[in-house]
Amino acid sequence: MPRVLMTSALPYANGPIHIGHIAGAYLPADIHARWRRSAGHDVLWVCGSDEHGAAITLRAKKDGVTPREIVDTYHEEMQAAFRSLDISFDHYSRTSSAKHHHVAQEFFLRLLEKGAFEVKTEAQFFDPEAQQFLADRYITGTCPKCEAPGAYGDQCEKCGSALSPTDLIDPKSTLSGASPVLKDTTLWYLPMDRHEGWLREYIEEGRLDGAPHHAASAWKAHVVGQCKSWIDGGLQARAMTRDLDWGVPVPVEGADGKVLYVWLDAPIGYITSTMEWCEANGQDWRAWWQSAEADLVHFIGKDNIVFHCLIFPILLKEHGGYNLPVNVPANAFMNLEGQKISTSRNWAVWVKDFLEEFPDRSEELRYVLASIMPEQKDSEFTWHDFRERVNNELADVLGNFVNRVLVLNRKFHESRVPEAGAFTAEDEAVLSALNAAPGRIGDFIERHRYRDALQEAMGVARLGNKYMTETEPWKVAKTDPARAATLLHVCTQITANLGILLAPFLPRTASKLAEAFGVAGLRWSDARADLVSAGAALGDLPILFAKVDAEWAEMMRARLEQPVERAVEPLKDTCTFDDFMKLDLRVGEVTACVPVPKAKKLLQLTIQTGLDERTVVSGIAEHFTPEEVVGRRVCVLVNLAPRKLRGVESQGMVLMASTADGGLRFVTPEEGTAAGDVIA
Ligand code: B3M
Ligand code: ZN
Repeated sequence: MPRVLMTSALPYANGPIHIGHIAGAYLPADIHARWRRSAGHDVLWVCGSDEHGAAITLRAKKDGVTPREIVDTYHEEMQAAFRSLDISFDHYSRTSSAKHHHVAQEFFLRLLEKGAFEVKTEAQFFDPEAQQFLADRYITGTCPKCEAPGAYGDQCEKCGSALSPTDLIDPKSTLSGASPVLKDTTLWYLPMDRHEGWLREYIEEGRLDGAPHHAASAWKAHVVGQCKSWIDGGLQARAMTRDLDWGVPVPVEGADGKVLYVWLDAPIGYITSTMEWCEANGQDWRAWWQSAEADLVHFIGKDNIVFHCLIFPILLKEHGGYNLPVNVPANAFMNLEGQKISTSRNWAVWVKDFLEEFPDRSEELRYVLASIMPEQKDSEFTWHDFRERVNNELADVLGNFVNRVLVLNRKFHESRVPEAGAFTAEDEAVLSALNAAPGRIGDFIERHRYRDALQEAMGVARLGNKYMTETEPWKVAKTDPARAATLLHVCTQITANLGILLAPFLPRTASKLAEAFGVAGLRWSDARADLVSAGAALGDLPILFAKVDAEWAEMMRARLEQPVERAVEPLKDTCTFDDFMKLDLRVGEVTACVPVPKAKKLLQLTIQTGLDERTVVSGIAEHFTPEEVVGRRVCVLVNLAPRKLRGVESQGMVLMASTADGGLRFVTPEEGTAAGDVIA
């Protein structure tokens, strides 16, 4: 019997769960786990909160609370979100527990013993005001590649380039705003280049050293592609420790103030979570992690591929004794109404909030997210599409069919499964499709093709609905009651099977069906065309899915546009009256505007200031086209010391307002002002 250990990415306990998280790493795994449980496979699905790393400490700083308060809050909140959507982990753990610290430290020590690390002392950025070393995410500056401000020490989110803190132009500490200085520190590095050879084989083959091949488990092309391009780009040593006071302490003498890199400790969290479940259930955790019988599968989003496909396998192999993942079916991203989901801009559908407000919509949400799951590439959630799928598929096909079956059985057969006579070729075709369905759905699920699996399962309802519409048993009943009974018998078999076949996707709906059709507690292998017997009593069900109206969908969409409550920028140091009077601000008029060659962000403006016509270079090219700028009246600082930007001398600065949505707007002088007017 297959034995499968499933993991879903441990979400950072620094914010609530949104639909993008669900579609990425949790709903596919939930469908997978529910199907395997129903099929009687030996499956264990673990997860937990990722409570370390700069994601947590930065959030704590921002909110003015301790990291402990942040993780305690979101550890609870995230679990509530998962519960509300019936995400059925076998165990949900957390990485700040004493147990996990111990497990991670033991793992680290074993790696140390095996010589997996290189210890290096080198210069790292240090914040002289906060008196601490700065992890990558604590340093921001201008991106050397695209010139965007606010790039992080490890990555520019604007252009996606991977960076080192020392690459940043004008780096600043996010803790204090101070310019960091370089200072020596000792770090434990994982020399990934040592592992290139076997990693390449592992990624290309999806297995290592001729391990048994899982034909059902081919790796997704985009996952293999991303891994190969990392390997082809040359693997580099990565620091596995950080100078921070929040995390798993490095268990080595003299390593005070150092913790394990969050991407070292977090995947070990999968092991801790398994251990906890096994302790509570009288099992040996090794049977899941170290037995050749068990398959390890990681469910993640595409931004976590390198950690699960390269780094964690290196750690597991260096440690020795552990299985490597047999598949990492990473999903791409889900966008929302044409934009990337963004926590900071509040451009998201928060699962817990949504289901608190609309507790009856969990099945609809699961259904839509599974229908548009970003399995191979990014996909798009819109409320208009949500409405269409609920109305046209859940209500009109599934709900309508089930309802008609129950109503007709009540009317003609006192709510009992009708007796079947001889089947026609048409009936046989439907019944044989029904017999084939469990295998086909399960096969898609096993191959991580959840959209196809759902289509196949809904196809059963669609088939039933069509069969009933075409054969019209309510009409046939008037002339040939025996034939009508046969038709209804076939329809009843279909609905009863849906009580099993929809369970991985729509657990609440399926269990209502299973109750009403007397198939509760049955398994995947029980599903077949003669599932229920003639004469068996049928229950009653309310309408399964109410239609969504257009106003509701529009309201949900419009809500996204509502302004975000944002953190107020901290007040700058006091400036004296004399300081302020030094600024020479004037109304100007833009007479010409052109892009600056090879500078994505810059526009070159010609401005009539009343004094002269001068050139000002402004970083607004991503927000305005030159045509939108020409002819505007603007506020200009005219006595700013000139400086060269991309070879063009800029003689002043145009005042702009930064808006909550991350945009820029001109500060425009009122009607009636003219170029040359002094501003003070
Ligand atoms: N917490 C990153 C994320 O939520 C990280 C996953 C850890 S999985 C071991 O994207
Ligand atoms: Zn950049």
